[in-house]
Amino acid sequence: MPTGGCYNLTGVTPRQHNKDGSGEPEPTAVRVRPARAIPTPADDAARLLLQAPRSIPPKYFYDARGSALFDAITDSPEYYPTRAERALLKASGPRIMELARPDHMLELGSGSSSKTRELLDAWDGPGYGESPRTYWPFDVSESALSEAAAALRLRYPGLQITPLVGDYSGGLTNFPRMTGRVLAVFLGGTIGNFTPEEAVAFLSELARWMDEDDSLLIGFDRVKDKAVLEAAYNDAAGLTAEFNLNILRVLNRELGADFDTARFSHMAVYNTEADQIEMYLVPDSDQVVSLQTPQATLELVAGEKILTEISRKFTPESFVGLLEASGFALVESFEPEDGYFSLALARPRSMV
Ligand code: AVJ
Repeated sequence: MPTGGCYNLTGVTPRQHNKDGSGEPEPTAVRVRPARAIPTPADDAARLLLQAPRSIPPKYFYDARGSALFDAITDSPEYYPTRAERALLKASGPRIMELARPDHMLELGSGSSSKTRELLDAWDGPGYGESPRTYWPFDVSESALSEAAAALRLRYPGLQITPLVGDYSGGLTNFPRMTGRVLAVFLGGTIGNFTPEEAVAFLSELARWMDEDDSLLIGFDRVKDKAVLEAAYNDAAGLTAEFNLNILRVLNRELGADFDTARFSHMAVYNTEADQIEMYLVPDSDQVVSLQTPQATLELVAGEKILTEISRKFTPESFVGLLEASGFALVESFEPEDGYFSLALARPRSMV
């Protein structure tokens, strides 16, 4: 266990669990203090929404309703990434654990931690780490964290679980530095939401935080047939459309805005030049939206596209390029026969 002095946290100091069940309370979520200022919704609106080309950062998708809609998307027949990644984690879990031999698992953006169970099952096997194993789920949503932790504690009674609450856009340098080998996990293909520059900045910061014996397990979606990609972001049940429109409800709350979701359409197209899905909200008619913070009026023209998300797709080669540009070396990659999705296990490149 790291000592209290290793933590660079505000909020509750995690207590040591006792594995003998003698009744010491489980640690509650620990808040990770951002290392740099996180733009407020008003900052983001002023910089990205009130000026063309307009966009809304995808992090605003994930309020309680948006997170529930995302979970529903992952069960839709068209949205293959979650099923593909879960199957890969199940099939490759033992090999990943053999290569990484972690004492700690830190999951960035852990959400419901549902796919992670495949890894925790493999970690449960004997012989990997020597010290007590700790799972550190990190997420912006405190409610998602506490629900996930409660369920995992029932299923893995021998595992220490210390939820971390925070926003990774505030940087990774204030994470507690654990004693022992760390497996950092970043699943879902979420790296695809970052622009190339943002992805390199984020992964470089992670590589600098990691020790040379640590590993990174990262999921990425693959370049494939345009029709398959576009169907995954235009499911027939309309869940992705509802998920996209929900971001306007979040803005109504966060900015005191009066977006009428009925006057916007969902659009998701694959850009073959940039190898990315682009998701937009398109106003059906000219309209004026008013915002309270910042106090402003937003004049939208019918058909004007507001970008809400990019979801980049990679080839094995382009992904290795991203890893190497960020200070990582690929150890091994895992993919299904159809090549729809991949997991990469990487190590920080030593700086000698
Ligand atoms: C959670 C970011 C991986 O990009 O595919 C799903 C989000 N957006 N459907 C993705 C999403 C629309 C998803 N990630």
